[in-house]
Amino acid sequence: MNVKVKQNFRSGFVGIVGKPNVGKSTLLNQLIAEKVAAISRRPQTTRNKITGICHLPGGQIILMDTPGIHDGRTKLNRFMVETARKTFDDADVILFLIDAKRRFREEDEYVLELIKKSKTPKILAVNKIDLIPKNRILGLIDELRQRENFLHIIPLSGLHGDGLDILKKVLLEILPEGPEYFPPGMVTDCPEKFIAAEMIREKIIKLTHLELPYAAAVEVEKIVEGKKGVLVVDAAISIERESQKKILIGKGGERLKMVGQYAREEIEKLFGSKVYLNLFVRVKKNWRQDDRYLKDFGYSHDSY
Ligand SMILES: Nc1nc2c(ncn2[C@@H]2O[C@H](COP(=O)(O)OP(=O)(O)OP(=O)(O)O)[C@@H](O)[C@H]2O)c(=O)[nH]1
Ligand SMILES: [Mg+2]
Repeated sequence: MNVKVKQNFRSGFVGIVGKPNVGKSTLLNQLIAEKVAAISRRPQTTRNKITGICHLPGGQIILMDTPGIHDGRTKLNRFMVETARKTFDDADVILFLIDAKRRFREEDEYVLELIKKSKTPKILAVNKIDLIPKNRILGLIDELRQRENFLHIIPLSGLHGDGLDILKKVLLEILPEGPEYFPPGMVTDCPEKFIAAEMIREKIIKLTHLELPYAAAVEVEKIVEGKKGVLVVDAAISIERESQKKILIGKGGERLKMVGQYAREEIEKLFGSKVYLNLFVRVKKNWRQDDRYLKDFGYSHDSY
């Protein structure tokens, strides 16, 4: 990597980890003021490591959003948890997120036991404080302080932005002096095709989760410039069974049309230009248990 060294500039990598649904991806997007990570109210939304770059006057915080750590059984689940675990030692700081409303649960304890094995410094962020009364926050922090010796405990709301300035300040103080890894204005090093695919997957989760939980994978196959600067995006959605195809497409194609419309709006924001989105649906039998498909979809550590 070609890096620039500036005086008094701090930089480094922060792994955002926690159980599913605590708000890791929401926090990443807020910190970089751009939407690169898919968000949903369902657990297990994020499947890969997603990088976001937060540019500050005194430095650069490179955030790594990770899949929620959980006890899932499919090969896909195992890939997700392994992806999160791999960041523990790659990071300069581990940012462990919990949900204030749910307090500290068994699933959080499980994550804590895992991160304790890493020597990387750890910060606890108590997210979603907008959901609890203000006068309960201090009590909760005291309780958490007794549980483990964290470097800092920071209450915040990723959704509403409370506490993020303090979080950035604290992270920057911990990070070492270092180079400007990425040029100003660059918010992620994830490929555009990957982020566009995540936006499509997010809409599929929103519109079909109850009937098709976790069944879809999305690959953006092509992005080409068409007439009048319109970007033509071709994406394939893979599902596990023929019967799921009907559910995804919906009566008269209505549901797939909605997925396409919502995803297109999101991708237009991302690229800052008009987009024409073509969606294809394919059946890849039991792909979540098939090494070959998992690799094709980028859910394999060999594919890096
Ligand atoms: N009220 C409130 N809701 C939040 C906050 N942060 C995130 N959420 C909501 O929590 C849900 C989960 O958010 P995500 O960012 O997808 O959570 P995640 O930790 O990335 O989840 P996985 O990728 O499944 O591990 C969404 O409905 C968010 O809108 C917050 O600060 N306050
Ligand atoms: Mg996520």
